[in-house]
Amino acid sequence: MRPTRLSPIFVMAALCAPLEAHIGSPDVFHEGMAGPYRLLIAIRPPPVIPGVAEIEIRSATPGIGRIRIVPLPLTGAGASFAPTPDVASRSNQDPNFFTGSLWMMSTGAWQVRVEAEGKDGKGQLSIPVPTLPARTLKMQPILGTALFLLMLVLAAGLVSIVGAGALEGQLEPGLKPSKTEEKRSRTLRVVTAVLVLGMAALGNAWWNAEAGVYSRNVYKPLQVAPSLEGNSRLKLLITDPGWLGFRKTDDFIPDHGHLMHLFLLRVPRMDGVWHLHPSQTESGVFEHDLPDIPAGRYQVFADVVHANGLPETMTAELDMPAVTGKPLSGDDSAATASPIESADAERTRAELPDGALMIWERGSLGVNVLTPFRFRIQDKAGNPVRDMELYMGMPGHAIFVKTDRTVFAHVHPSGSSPMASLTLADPSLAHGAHAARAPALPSAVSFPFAFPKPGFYRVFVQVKRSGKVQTGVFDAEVQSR
Ligand SMILES: [Cu+2]
Repeated sequence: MRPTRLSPIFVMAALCAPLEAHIGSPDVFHEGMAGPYRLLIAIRPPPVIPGVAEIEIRSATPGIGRIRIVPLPLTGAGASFAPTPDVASRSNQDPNFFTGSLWMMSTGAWQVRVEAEGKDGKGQLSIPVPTLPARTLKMQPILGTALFLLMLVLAAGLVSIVGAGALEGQLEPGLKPSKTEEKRSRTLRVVTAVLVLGMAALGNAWWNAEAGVYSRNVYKPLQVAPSLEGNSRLKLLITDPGWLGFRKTDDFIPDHGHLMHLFLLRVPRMDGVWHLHPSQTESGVFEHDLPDIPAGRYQVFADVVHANGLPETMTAELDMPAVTGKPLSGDDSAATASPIESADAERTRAELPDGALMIWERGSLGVNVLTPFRFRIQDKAGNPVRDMELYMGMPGHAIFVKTDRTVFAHVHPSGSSPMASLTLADPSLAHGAHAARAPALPSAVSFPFAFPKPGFYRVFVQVKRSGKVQTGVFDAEVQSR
């Protein structure tokens, strides 16, 4: 289709749909080296803070004697004073599998430090963990009813104690109360009942006020309002819907050299994706000159990382006319795919533009099952390719999107944490990216991830070869167990 010219004033329909960070996929996945040991880690932060995070660690290197885990703030003074770590417990069935639970006491950017020791020596790694309360806990109806009945018993008891104390309590044994005494006792009962009701009402108000304060802690992501300026300039306005007071809309730090990683996904067919890097033009405003993009409705996913290491994903929908723009440049990339309605969830091969194949070495897929998603790339002759390069400091980038768009996760070979947050947790990683720029990058990439819920997902896997970004697109149907 030829892109058509559009009127300079084009009104956008932009719907903000606030969801969780890393939308719908709050668990943290990580694969990395703790000294000599290669660990695959899943951290499931609690939905309510304070709450207990569940941790699973699988070592690909045998010989670990003990693993210790400890939570601490990602930045600030608290980051240098670790409390005494807990010892993770080893599975009876598998000596290389460890689990543990950690209390996460406050909301924000935390890290979990994992220390491994064994026959090959010691090592540690730190994984950033955002603790974002997703909801408040509701009281169970049975508990609520029981407490209410107990309160009624207490209130009735108090009223009758006061009444009896004013009447029978002051009588000599064997005597009957007079009319006046009975009247006084009745009045006292009524006054006590009113006081008790008043106390219950005050208690209720106090409870509601506390609940209100807590519900303000429930995480609300930053909102983004996209619009098209002129023919092809995308403008993104970031606003804070009101969450903890300290959040800012202009304290972002570069991740892979960019303040924002923006994905435009054509919906509902999911047949095109653009990975762009808008620049910040003023506080809370990002802009980008778009490449050619066909008309349609787009889901916007905008990844940013705050200065304290807290990552956020903003999302919105945008109706766009056909855009005639500049050719893609820098780290920007685009890919097309077959429409989702004709997707084949069993296909494990994706042809790349130069005829090479990306092959998904697919195992069994399950909900909340942490697996390395491994993809290898072979040339037309079937040999492993030798021209793999780092794309923005990483051997690969994968995005997992559920077809109803309630799940969006942007994952790297190191896991689900953005590089910017990982570097805050472990500054030595800033140099690791250069070390990885070895002459020969392997012809396979692997991403640790677990599908958060059953459903149909599309997976976009981006690698860079001979200076060009290539995207393999796969589909997966995940059954509930
Ligand atoms: Cu990435």
